[in-house]
Amino acid sequence: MQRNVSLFLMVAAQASAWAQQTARPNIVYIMTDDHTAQMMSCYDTRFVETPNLDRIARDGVRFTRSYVANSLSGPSRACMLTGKHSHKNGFTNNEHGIFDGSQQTMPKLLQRAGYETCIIGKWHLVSKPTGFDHWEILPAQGDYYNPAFIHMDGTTSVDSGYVTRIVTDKALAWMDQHAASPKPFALFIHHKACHRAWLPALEDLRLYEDKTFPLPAEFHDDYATREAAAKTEMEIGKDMDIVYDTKMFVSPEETPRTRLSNSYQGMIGRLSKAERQQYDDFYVPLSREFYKKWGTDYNFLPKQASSSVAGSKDAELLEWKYQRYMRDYAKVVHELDVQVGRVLDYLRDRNLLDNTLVVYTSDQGFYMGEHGWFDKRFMYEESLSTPLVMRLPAGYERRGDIDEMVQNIDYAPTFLDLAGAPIPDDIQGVSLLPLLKGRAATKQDKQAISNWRDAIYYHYYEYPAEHDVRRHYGLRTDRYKLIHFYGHDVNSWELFDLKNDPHELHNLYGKPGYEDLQRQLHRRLEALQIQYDDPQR
Ligand code: SGN
Ligand code: CA
Repeated sequence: MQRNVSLFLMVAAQASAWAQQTARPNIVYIMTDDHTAQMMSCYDTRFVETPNLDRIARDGVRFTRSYVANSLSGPSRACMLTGKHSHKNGFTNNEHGIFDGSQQTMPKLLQRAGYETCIIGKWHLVSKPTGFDHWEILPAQGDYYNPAFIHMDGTTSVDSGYVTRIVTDKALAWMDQHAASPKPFALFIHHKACHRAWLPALEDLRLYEDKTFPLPAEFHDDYATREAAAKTEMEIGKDMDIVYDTKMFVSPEETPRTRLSNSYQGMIGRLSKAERQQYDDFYVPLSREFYKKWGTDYNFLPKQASSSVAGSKDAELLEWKYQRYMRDYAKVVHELDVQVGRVLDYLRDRNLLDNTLVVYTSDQGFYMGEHGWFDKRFMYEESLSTPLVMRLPAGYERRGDIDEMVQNIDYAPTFLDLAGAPIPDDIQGVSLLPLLKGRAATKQDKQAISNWRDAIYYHYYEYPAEHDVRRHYGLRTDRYKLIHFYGHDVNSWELFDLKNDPHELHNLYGKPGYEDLQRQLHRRLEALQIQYDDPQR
């Protein structure tokens, strides 16, 4: 008995020492726009090198099954801020949403727990940010070159330079100002990069130009058995704009007008004369060469799926577009990597790393030619997934890969848990801290890990809209995925076995031999919809 008591006291003392040591770390949350795991070398070595992002994973943890709840900017941000699925936080789509900033959010709860909070960069929720002691946001999608920022007093100003660097400068400046405060801080660095139209920093224009990117395995997908996939408008071949997306532009007079050339001119129209010269020095020769080869009245590939052009002249053009897309995107990622490196160095040089949780993630994944696509929205793997790496504060000893399924609704409860703040019952995500503690994991943490969720729930709403992705909801388990596309002109189910069909090309729904599995997945999906209280069933 005596021995049990002293053992108990010893364990309790250790636990409280741990609690003190790990009390209220800072949070630096870096979220990019549309940065997909394929384009991060700690996830995928085929395409680019991202040494600074890899540093976070190498020194900390890498989540291998990290997903969003709704693969679109505003909705994803709202899920992150509230810890709730879209139907609960009310921001279901970019087109008609205005985020209700009066609702409970994680930054507000962090403030209440004694944190100072700040957000810099893309916001995209239409209403003004609430729950932040300081904010400077980009209007709507923001601009890459010489971007405007909206300030807390409602004024707007324009900063000179490239957006990824400026957002970082502002974030570092805020940390400098905060240094005098005794409070812990939560800093949200929300990059515009690497959103369409993937405009590189001028000094990065010539990077990756000698690289030929390998085509992804299912580049020439014919969308057989997947009705909604066949109906979308996000193919590199037929939907990627020659002027706007691949930047084949000489001058307004010399370049054929396309659907999006006006927006493109608006973007590069922000460059100063000298900057524009630098930009044109790179793109104009490429554009002239392009139009010489393909003709000046050529705007788009014919309206046909990329699978049907294999071996033809159209296939050559399709692959050329893919290379341009990959190169520009890779350049934009390069600058992100450099700027994240600056944040890490800043924290290291001020001895803040040990007392800070650094998170790097994106608002969703993206297609880099998989299924012949760019963009996101679908519940298929590339855009359902989002990169997630973390550098952990002292006391959190977990390292390497974490394979449990996590979702962006988990960030809010994780940060609250880290801050020692209570997690309100209506938050739908779960704290990831049990996964991060390593040796310090308690019995309760171990129990949480062994009872970890066996499925995640997803719901996408933005249709009719750009890219024509139909509304859908579904679940993903460790091995299977069940999706229901609904409304307007579709009502179709898809079932994939991710183990045997990782590229999701073979819809097994309704196929003989899968009846039991289908029934089970339907039951599980319905249970999730009840658990999360989604009225759309
Ligand atoms: C813009 C883009 C789309 C993109 C959406 C949503 N078109 O509308 O390609 O899907 O943003 O992206 S563009 O012509 O304006 O570039 S999100 O990440 O903000 O949700
Ligand atoms: Ca996005």
